Amino acid sequence: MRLSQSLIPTLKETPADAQIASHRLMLRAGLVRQMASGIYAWLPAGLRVLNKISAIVREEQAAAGAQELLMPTIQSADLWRESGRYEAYGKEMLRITDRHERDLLYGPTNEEMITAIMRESVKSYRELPQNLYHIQWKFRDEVRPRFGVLRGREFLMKDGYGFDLDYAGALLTYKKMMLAYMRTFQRIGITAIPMRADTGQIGGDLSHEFHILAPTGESGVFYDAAFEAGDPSAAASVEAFYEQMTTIYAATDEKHDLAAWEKIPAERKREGRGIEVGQIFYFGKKYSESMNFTVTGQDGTKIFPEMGSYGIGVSRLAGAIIEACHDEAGIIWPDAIAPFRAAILNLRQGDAATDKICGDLHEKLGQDCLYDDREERAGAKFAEADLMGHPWQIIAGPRGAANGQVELKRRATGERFELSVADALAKVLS
Ligand code: 5CA
Repeated sequence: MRLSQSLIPTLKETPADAQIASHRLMLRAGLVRQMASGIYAWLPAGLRVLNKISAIVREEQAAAGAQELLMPTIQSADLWRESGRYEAYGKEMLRITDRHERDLLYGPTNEEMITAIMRESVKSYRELPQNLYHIQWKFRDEVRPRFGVLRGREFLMKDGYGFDLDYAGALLTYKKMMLAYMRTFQRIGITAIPMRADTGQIGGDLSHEFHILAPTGESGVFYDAAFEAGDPSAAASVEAFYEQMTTIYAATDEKHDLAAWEKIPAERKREGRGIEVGQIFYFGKKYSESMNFTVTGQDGTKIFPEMGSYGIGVSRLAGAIIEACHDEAGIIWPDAIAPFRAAILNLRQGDAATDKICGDLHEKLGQDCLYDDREERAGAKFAEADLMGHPWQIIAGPRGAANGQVELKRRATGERFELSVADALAKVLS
């Protein structure tokens, strides 16, 4: 993409109403714009981040055996009356009346809807287990939307729902999802720690939240340093992995267990703040019973399926990653989800050799690079590339171009390399 023809409206000034770094940087780097309190438009570069996060989520969900579908954002209130949550959900639910005076709502989550879909189509034990998810916008009328996309009112969530015949099956699904989540976060390029958590509005008695550590996080977290060495790709089995994840201590302040905490050696105790980027729940028959979803068992008896739900805050993740990965100059995107893998900075627009090198690089790198072809001072181009946080910057000017050389800068470390065009290209693509 050519920057001269892109809607990436960067800001030089720090927006006054943004209290934390990720919110300021998302506005300054031209990723999002607020359209109403807690409601954001995702501009082209921001949408690229959402799409890259979603693509990794999809691959790991598919690898764990989950199927993707797409449910609507608008739901009928009657579904929620069946489960009893229509009244219970309170003011966070955005309630809508259509022209026929029917009660609708903008979905804050989809347990009822997926249970209704399954109830209509799945009749026999032979059709279970199944695990379904979608990536869809949600609305929760938060009392205090804040920190930009971290606590929005409209936000993008991956929400998945598992249906099993018995407790053992549901627990295995829960474990598989925990592993899939840890793999997802690892591929995105961040460390997230699973912590025992309360179940709130969703219900049930087993739940873990996944937290990214950041000083501005909304939850206090306590964990054993053993988590810092975690590598889910090395897990021998789902069971062994779950055992390991749940025996090492980690809890949010709501679930903090002082007696267990005291047993951890002082040098391994870690205390800090976390941003919740995902949460998984096992809640058994709560929705299958209240909504009367049964399947016929092998012996002809009716079975209420055992359920769990599995959420990842896709739009929150974009902000949380920035909160964990930035410096004074701007964002430092992990390679896997950067809006652009590389930026090409043309320091002398109009110089034939420089233009040629930049044009060729742009063509070879394709859609995943941003070509700064504007008539701007070099200093401004450097500052904006650092602000936007591209993992690689390829810097081309007349002096190097005359010898077929460019400078390559790695944003995360500040390292710089003088390279031939071919070598620079190979390094960026490696
Ligand atoms: N149905 C379940 C899981 S499928 C559910 O709704 N879980 S949740 O309430 O924990 O939300 C899942 C994830 O969505 C959270 O972990 C969080 O990362 C994200 N999320 C929740 N509320 C907001 C919000 N107001 N703004 C941005 N992200 C949010």
